[in-house]
Amino acid sequence: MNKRYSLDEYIALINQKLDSCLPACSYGEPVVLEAMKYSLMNGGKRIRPILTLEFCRMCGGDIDDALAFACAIEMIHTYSLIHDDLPCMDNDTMRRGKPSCHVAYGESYALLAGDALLTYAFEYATKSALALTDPQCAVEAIKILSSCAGVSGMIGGQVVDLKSEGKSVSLDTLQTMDSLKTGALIKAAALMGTVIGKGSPEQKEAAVRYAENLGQAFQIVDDILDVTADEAVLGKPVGSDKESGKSTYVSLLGLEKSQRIADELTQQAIQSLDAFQDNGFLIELTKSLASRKN
Ligand code: GRG
Repeated sequence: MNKRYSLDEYIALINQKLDSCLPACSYGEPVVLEAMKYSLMNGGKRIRPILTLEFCRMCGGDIDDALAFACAIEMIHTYSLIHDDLPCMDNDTMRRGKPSCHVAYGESYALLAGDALLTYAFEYATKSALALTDPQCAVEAIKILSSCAGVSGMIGGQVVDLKSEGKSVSLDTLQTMDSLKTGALIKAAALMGTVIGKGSPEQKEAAVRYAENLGQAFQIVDDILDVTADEAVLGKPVGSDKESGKSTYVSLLGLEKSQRIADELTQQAIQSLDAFQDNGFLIELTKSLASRKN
C-alpha cells in the first residue's frame, strides 16, 4: 500500500511546489510574475491538485509523478478565478479574503497574469512530462487537462453562464453549466491522477463518475454559501449571484432542497470510490466538502 498523506501534508506539498515552480525570468519587469504569484499563493483550498495526487496514490502510483499535473490544474483554476473577477466578467473585488488580482495590480496586468498562468500550466506540465518514464501517460494527462479547461469544458460553461445572466434558466441548463464550469476541472483533476497512477479502465470510469457527482455537489454548495456564508470566512462578498441576476440551485429550488441534493450527490460520489482500495482519506474529504464554510 502506498504511503498515505493527511490534508495538511498534501496542502504543504502543493504550496511548496507552487511557490517554487514559477519562472524566474521576467525581462527586468516583475509585475506580471508578482501578480501570478499573488493569486496563486493566496490560500485556496487546493481541492483539485489534492484530487490528482490522491487518485494517483489510490491507483498505486507515485505522487511525485503527478505533482506537476496537480500544480498545473491549480494554475488553470487560479487563472479562471482571476479572469472571472475582472470587471468584464463578475467584477468581484475580493477573492480568498484579499483584493482581487485586478484590484491589486490593475486590469491589464490581471488579464496578463491569468493568461500567463494558463500558458505556464502547460509549459510546466509538458516539461515534467518529458522526465516521466511513461510519456504516453503524460500526453494523455495533458490532453485531459486541455480539453477540460477549453471551449468544450470550463470555458464552455462560462459561456452558458454569461448567456444565462438575468434570465431564469431551467434546471437542465443549470446542470449543464455547472458540469462544465465547475465539474470539468474537477473531472480533469481526478482523471489525470488515475492516468498517471496507471489505474485500470474501471478505476478511470469510477473517477469520472466520482468527479461528475462531486462537481455538481461542489457547485450547489457554492450556491448555498453565496446566500448563507459569513463574508469574512468566505473571503468574498455574499449575495453576488442574486445581485448579478444569476439562476442558481438556491434560486430555483430553495436552500433546503439544494442542500439535500448536494448531500445525495456527495453520497453518490462516495459510492464511486468503492473501485479503490484505501479510499478513506477521499471519503472524508468528500464528506467535508458538502458542509464546508468557504
Ligand atoms: C475562464 C473567465 C473564466 C471563467 C471560467 C471557473 C470559472 C469559469 C469561474 C470561476 C468562478 C466560479 C464561481 C467558478 C465555479 C467553480 C468554483 C466553485 C470555484 C471556486 O473554487 P474553490 O472553492 O476555490 O475550490 P479556492 O479559492 O478554494 O481555490
